[in-house]
Amino acid sequence: MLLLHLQDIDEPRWKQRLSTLLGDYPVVLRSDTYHCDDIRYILAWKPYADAFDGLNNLKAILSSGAGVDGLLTHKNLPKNVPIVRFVDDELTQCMSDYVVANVTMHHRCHSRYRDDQLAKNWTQFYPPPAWDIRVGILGLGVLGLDAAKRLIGLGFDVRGWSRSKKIVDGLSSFSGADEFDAFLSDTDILVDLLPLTPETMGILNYENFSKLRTGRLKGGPALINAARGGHQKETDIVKALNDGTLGAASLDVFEVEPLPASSPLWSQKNCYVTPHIAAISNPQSGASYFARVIRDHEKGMPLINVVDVKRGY
Ligand code: NDP
Ligand code: OXD
Repeated sequence: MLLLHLQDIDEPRWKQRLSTLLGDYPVVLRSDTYHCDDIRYILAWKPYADAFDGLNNLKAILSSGAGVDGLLTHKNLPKNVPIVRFVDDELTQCMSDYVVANVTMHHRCHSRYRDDQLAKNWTQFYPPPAWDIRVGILGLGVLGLDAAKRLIGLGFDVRGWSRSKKIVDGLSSFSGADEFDAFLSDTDILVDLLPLTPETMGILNYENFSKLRTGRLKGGPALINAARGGHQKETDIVKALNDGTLGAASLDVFEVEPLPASSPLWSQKNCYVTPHIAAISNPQSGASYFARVIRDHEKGMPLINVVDVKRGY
C-alpha cells in the first residue's frame, strides 16, 4: 500500500493519477482508513512530525521533491529505509527555463533599463556579448548540468563548482573547498543549484559575494538562488545590494517560506522575488515516475535515484 503525505501540494490530484496508474495497488491519504502495518511506501513532501509513526514495514520513502533536506532533517525519519528522490525531465526543463530567463535578464541589464525608462532617460549602454559574461553554477547535478549546457548553447562562458570534477564540453569545472575562491573570483553571475546540507548552509553570504568579479556586469555581479533559502543570508543580500557588492539578485527561495511581509526583500531595489516556483513537481509526470518506481521495485528491480543519506543529497 502507498501512503501519500503531501503538504502544500494538490494531494487529491496525485492520488487520482497514482491510483489510475497503479491499478489494484492501493493508494491512501492520511485521512483514509488503513492499517499502518500495510504501508510499504510513503510519498512525502514537508512531512509532519508524526509522519512516520507506526510505519514499521516501509520498503522505501519517496520524495515528491528533488531536494530531500526536509526529509533528512526530519526528527523521526526511519533509519535504514532507502529514500528515492524525484528526477524528472519536466522539472529539469522548468529549472533551466528559470535560470536562463534570469541570467539573460541580468546580462542584458534589464534593471538598469527599467530605471532609465521610469526616469525617461535615453542613455545608450551596450551590454557585452554573452561570451564575455561568466556564469558560475554552484552544484553540477541533474539541474546544474542541464542549466550549464543550455547556457553554453547560448554563448555564455560557463563554469561550475561541485564536490567532484565534471568533464563537459565548454564547461570549466571546479571542485571542493580548495577551488571555491578561484571559482568565485571570475564569476559575474552566480547561480545556486546546490542541495541544502550542513556544508552548503549559509554559503550565499557577504564574504563570498565580495569575491565575485566586478567591472564586467554593469552595476555589479548578480546572484540567482533557485535552490534553498537555507543557503542564503538575507541580511547579507540586502547589504550587498545596497552597497553595490551585488548589482542584482533573483531569489526563488527564502530562509522562511512564505517570505514574511516584513522582509525587506519584497521592496529591495534590483531584487527579483518569486515564490518558490522555479520548478515544481508536476503530478502528471510525478505520478508516472513514482508508479514506475513502485511497480519495478515490487517486481524485484532495484530502486533508482536513491539518496546518499551520509552525503546529504
Ligand atoms: P543533485 O543531487 O543532482 O546535484 C547536487 C550537486 O551539488 C552535485 O553536483 C554535487 O556535487 C553538488 N554538491 C553537493 N554538496 C556539495 C558541496 N558540499 N560542495 C560542492 N558541491 C556540492 O541535485 P539536483 O541538481 O537535482 O537539485 C539541486 C537542488 O535544487 C535540490 O537539492 C533542491 O534543493 C533544489 N530545487 C529547487 C527547486 C525550486 O523550485 N526552487 C526545484 C527542484 C530542486 P557532485 O556532483 O560532486 O556530487
Ligand atoms: C524541490 C522543490 O526540491 O520544489 O523539488 O523545491
